[in-house]
Amino acid sequence: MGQYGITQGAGVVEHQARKKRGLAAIESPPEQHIRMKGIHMKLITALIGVSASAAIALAGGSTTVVDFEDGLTHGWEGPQGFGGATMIDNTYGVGGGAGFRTQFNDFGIAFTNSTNANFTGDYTQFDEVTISVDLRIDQIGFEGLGITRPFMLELRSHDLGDDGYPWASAFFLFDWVGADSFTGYQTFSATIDTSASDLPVGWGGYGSFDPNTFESILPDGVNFSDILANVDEIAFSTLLPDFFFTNDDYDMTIDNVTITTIPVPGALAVLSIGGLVGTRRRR
Ligand SMILES: [Ca+2]
Repeated sequence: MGQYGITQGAGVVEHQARKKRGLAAIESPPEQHIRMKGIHMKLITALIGVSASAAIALAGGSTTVVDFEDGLTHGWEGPQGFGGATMIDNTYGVGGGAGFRTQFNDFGIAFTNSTNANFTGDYTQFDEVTISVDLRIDQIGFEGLGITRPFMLELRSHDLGDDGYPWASAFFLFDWVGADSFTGYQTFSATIDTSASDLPVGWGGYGSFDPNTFESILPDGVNFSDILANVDEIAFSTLLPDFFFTNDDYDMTIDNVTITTIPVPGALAVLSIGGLVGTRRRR
């Protein structure tokens, strides 16, 4: 129940989302990214005690943060066109810094990234992947009317969807946001155990439909692991599959988009040996 008495999900009709989402089809070739060398270097750096980053040293992993303070989007895109625009706002980010802000009228909005290899590629090369984002909402719906919309993380693979689908994806609903979110930034985070072959609790699949219930599901023969191995686009989106939303004004800003990857245990062990050798050589 929102502060204006609007119930969660007002204006929502099921099973029409695919039509809308179909319009948003973006052709983008999948890319495989080999990042082990970079991780190797960072890990060894951490093990020999040179690293200044506590996060890297503790986790043995790699962290990428896009905070927009350099005026660059680092591959992040938002809605552009007739309904409005998305741009870096130099004072709307966390702490009055820069943030990536969209002001747009549509059935929903999505921030996407298909070109930054730190966010896309083969997630299964890691043991664990954590993705987080700070979100500020200034408006959803008419001014002053606090309606809620879903805010989800979506991992897309454009080659794996059935015919008629722009992509196959695994999506995680962070929360329904909007009704009482006008007080500043909230942080949303999801940690992915990349050893899971089936969709974990809290995750949904998209790219085909159940012939009985017509609900979105992963395509036949595609499991969670297949999506993780072929992430060619990552999105933070309000367009939750199987829901239809009214056309509304959105004013949303994201900041501190972060991905942390933890190497698989085997790789960690091997790299640890490398790190120890490196330590001896330094003495
Ligand atoms: Ca920032």
